[in-house]
Amino acid sequence: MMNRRQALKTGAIGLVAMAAPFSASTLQAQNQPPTGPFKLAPLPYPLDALEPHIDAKTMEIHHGRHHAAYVNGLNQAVSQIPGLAQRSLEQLLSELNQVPDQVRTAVRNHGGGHHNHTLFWSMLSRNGGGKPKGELASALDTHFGSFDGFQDLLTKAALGRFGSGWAWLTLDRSRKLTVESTPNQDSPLSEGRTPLLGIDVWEHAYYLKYQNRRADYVTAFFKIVNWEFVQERYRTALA
Ligand code: MN3
Repeated sequence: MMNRRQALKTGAIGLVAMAAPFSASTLQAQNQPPTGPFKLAPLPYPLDALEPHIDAKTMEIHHGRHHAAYVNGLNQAVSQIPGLAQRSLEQLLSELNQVPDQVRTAVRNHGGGHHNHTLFWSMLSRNGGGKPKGELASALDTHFGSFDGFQDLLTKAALGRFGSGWAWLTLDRSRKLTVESTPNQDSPLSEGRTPLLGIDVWEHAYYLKYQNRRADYVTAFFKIVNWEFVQERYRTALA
């Protein structure tokens, strides 16, 4: 069982399932707003806030349909097992082997999708870009030689992920930073690592504006990274 302290360390931004009763047993249409227990939070900025790097139409579809569908899928999965909805999302993903077989894949895919996307929106900002400061900047230098060395590794991970998935900066339990990628919606939490920064390289994240030019999207991503949020996640994960 994950205790509260661990939950806080790995927790993103209050992604805790509420214990409220629910009756939804059928998967809602993908464009219906999720009804719970897991909820789709509004974007933390207007749809066009990340223009020109990520266009408003992509944000609208990505958040309002793709992310919403993951929340609906997760709610549908947890509704099948008594007690599951009372676990936090971080606990579900960190202890996938504690999730019953019949819904484990759905929790991995839809729960991962919900967690990854909730982080992703906060990892971006119209005032983002540049380089991190403070402890995180020092740690990136220590682990990767320089910020440019880190950026190069994350770019390679993003471009090297065949098909759909994510590239990440993660922190492991020994406080080591790693650049890695995961397939599909797999969360680094399921491997015991805390995601600090992630880039969604599913085509739905960039295809409208960039078509097959994933490299251009990755270049644009670095211009809108919300380093203050990433620095705060790093501080919290170390604490
Ligand atoms: Mn996505």
